[in-house]
Amino acid sequence: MKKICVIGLGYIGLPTASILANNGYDVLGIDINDKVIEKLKNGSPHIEEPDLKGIFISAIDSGKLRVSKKIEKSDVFIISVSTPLTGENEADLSYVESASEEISKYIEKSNLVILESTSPPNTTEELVGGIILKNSGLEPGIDYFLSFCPERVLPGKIIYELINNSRIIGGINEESAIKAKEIYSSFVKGNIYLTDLKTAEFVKLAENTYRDVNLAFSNELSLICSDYHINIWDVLKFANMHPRVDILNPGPGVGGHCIPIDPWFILQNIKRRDTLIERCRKINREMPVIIAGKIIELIKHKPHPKATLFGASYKENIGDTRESPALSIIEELKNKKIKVSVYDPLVESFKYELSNLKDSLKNSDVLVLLAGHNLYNNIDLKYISELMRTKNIFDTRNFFDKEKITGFGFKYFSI
Ligand code: SAJ
Repeated sequence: MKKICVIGLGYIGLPTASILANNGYDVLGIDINDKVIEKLKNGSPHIEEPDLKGIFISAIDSGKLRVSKKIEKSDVFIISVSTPLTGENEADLSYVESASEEISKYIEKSNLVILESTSPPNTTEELVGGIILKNSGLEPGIDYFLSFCPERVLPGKIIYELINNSRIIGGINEESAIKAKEIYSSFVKGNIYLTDLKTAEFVKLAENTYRDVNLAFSNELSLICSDYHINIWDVLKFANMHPRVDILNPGPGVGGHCIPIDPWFILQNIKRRDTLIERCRKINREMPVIIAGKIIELIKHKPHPKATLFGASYKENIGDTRESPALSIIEELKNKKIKVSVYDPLVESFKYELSNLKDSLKNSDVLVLLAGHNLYNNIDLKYISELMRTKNIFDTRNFFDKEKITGFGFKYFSI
């Protein structure tokens, strides 16, 4: 197993292809997007992620990594395409489907096919295996090896976690799981656990759903605390001192490409109704609307009210805006005719206009902290206070030091 084709050069595929190439495999990275291929051929990754550029360039320079739009015959095919959500809250598996169609044209006996994309249970066997069987006549587990090996890495720490996290691999049979383990063992320092396909698919979904449920609990607690006029951050500080309590932090909503999506994949093919999972998803989805409502209440009486948002990305210290709570908050504020300025130096492109620090704050009536980027710590609070019309700070992440903030004449509002 010397040659590996990685299909989909996104947040997972590009780092994985680069690491495999740096570990001696001949890797062909495939993407259907012309712009992505062009950028990569010019030597620059289209994704911002610590350490990615270095490992990508060394992979290209070694000649072990090539990028292309077209699949070739390979020993191993890794599918790492995105699996977005449809309007009906179901998995859009069209990219997995088209990758499987393409693989069917090149696959040969004894090859290994690995699905990495997060997918509903049964996708690897029924969809990937089914398409390859229909087109090539090759039976998974008999003529070729078929596995599912989900990524579990945290955006912002992708390279570190790709190497150091443990992994779970599901195989259509034991040999398939063992073959996939051989590939990942070349760079994974954590443990690698083997199981069947469906269990591995479900484990990935269970992990992200666990986090979504914990976040919904925390967000709901924050709303209840607000009714009681209790500080949620004090509650969490003390509750989390208990050795068996680990409540996450509330926030303006749950974003990213994984946690707001994966719980729906769990629910996709089941008859059970009114699930805890679905209720939690709804609580988290409502958070940005609730936060927007609080901003509106705070400044609606001002003539031509203006809000400044710090953080367009879905969480701290990254430039990824997928499913960011900022999106719904901006929409809600604009609907109420509130002028919105967004300042986020980590974000390169965004649905709405981004401003520089000065313009974003000039004549503003509230600074809303949505993503706690470290760089916001370096901003001169005196300078901010001079630019703003009304000195309100609404901190949705417990980011600022309340005493310091109020010392500069700001009114401080917490989630
Ligand atoms: N968030 C909070 N409060 C917290 C923690 C997170 O409001 O205490 C919010 C974040 O601001 C963000 C959202 O939740 O909007 C999700 O952020 P995250 O850091 O919890 O997770 P992701 O989406 O960046 O990455 C998750 C990780 N899954 C788990 O930790 C179980 C990662 O390991 C997965 O690989 C990734 O999803 C994925 O690709 O599935």
